[in-house]
Amino acid sequence: MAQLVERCLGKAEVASSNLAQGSIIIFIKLIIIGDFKMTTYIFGHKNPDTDSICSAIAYADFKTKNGEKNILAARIGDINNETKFVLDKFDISAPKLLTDGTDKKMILVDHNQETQSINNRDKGEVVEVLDHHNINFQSAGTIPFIADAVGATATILATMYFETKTPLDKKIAGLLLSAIISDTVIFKSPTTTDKDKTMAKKLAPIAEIKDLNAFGIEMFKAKSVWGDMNSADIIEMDRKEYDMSGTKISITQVETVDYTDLVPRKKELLDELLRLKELRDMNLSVLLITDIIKEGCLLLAVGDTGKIEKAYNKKLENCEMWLDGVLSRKKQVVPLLEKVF
Ligand SMILES: [Mn+2]
Repeated sequence: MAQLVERCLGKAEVASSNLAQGSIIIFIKLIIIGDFKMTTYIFGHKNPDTDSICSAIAYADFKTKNGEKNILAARIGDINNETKFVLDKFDISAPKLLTDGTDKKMILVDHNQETQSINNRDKGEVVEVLDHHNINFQSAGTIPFIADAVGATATILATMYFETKTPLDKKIAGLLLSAIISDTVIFKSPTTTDKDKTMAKKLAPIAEIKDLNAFGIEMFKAKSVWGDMNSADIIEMDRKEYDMSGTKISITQVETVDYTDLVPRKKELLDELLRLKELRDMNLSVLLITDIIKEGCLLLAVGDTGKIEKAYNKKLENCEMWLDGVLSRKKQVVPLLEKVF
């Protein structure tokens, strides 16, 4: 829409000497309202990660290249440092920020649960879902719901590009590849499938990335810049809320190339988890500091922590425990907690 408005404004400026100012404003308003009604927004989850942002951009590109009109990529939160690095690398601007689903036509990528989606989603219309998470979704009508148990939404999209022979340029290939590397933690996460690896291998030459591991480390280093972030920024970076049999749980995951960088800030991080727990009326508030090199995570938790001890059969010491080999919130944390709640 921004481009359309710019185009209209451009025309309006040229025409302004000939037309009355008021009629130009009405003309622009009509264009904006008309466009607003027709636009279908594609976006990923709250506190978007690289997969959410890149999949939204790529799916808008895919649909547009396949003849669909008025499709616009969007985001429902701030861009994190890793995603910024990726967008800069492939010279693509961040999608438009959307904060309210009221009266909007929406396509969800990389999520389907309401708690992780746009505010007032129920006041708009979800027309399609493309995701790789557990399904917790209801709709009144029949809609296309594309889901696969793969490591990234971008893997599903890459498969669609190749299967339909939709042209894939360096930029979009770069975004899809970055999203796969990010979500699979450079193929180390247990969520990684053969399909993710196959797609990454096919995308790499198009994206002109030779060393996937080196590129991945560069991405995660860009993400692990904590100096300019306060504890609230860190906790909000990749935080998801869950409802487990009526118990409200917040789980943040941050990925680092060295978890000990955050250990000196443990007290302020715990204070923030506690503040958040009270503010959002949670029963449990968790931070997973994932170390992608040591391949494990330091778990910090406040609230109903007995359930965590039960899930991992291990005691928390000073609100923390080290979990060897745990890299995936989706596969190694959420299902274990769901069992004990
Ligand atoms: Mn994802």
